[in-house]
Amino acid sequence: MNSIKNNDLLIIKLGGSIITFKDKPLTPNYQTIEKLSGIIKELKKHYKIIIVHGGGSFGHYWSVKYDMHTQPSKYPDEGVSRVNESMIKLNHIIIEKFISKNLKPFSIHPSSLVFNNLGCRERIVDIVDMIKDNDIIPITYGDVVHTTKGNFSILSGDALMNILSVSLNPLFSIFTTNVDGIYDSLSNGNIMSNILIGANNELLTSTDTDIEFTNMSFDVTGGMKRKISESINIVKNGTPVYLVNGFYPERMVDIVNGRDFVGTSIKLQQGEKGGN
Ligand code: IP8
Repeated sequence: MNSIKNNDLLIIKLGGSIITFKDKPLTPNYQTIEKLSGIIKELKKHYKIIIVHGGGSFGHYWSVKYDMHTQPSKYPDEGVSRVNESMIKLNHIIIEKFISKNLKPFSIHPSSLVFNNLGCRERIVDIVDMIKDNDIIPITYGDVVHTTKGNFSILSGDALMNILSVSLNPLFSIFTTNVDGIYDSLSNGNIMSNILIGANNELLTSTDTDIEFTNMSFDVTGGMKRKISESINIVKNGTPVYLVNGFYPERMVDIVNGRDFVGTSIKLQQGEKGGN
């Protein structure tokens, strides 16, 4: 959609597992939100920033209760309202914190950016116009969205990361989660610091071990597995992806400064489109 690299743009996902306590329904993690906003203020001195946040123990709590998924379907009206209201509440908490830090947030509901899992071109490109000459930080989030004919689905913040990153070509897309990165195996637990993607979407990793996925039952949108598949598509379209522990958001500063960092980078093998 947009082949120009936006070298001064970062798209950052605030994972639901760090901005809320995932095992405590409807409970925000104010301490982490505070810490994250401090680091985002640092990054904002040098970059334009777009934020996407997840649902954590807000949206996922109600989605599980009403058995709602990413598959479009007729879900209970009450479930649609509950998920929607809880995400507005969580978004409001983030917006308030950002305002208190003078980060000038601007909340964008995901259904104005995505329809039927496809990005709305004009609305997405408009974000660039919105931030070009001012200081605003657009913030969107995973939510329940209407698809067609009375059907709704849960739209993951990870899918939004993919749609926005492919369209807007930021310098980096960064996913913050509650773990240090992608582990090569659950048993010995080594972080894979660099994952390379080959021409045929194959993972050319630095170890022989298969990547193991953790699937949390609380996560209706697919947990780490989904993050990796959305990341691979972002990387194939030219944007390097980083996965870092959001409880240590200063690691994002290491990344943009090209320093050694704790986390996982996913990049194209040199020579492929968008390799970096
Ligand atoms: O936490 C899903 O967003 P995610 C949000 O990014 C809801 O997967 C409403 C469950």
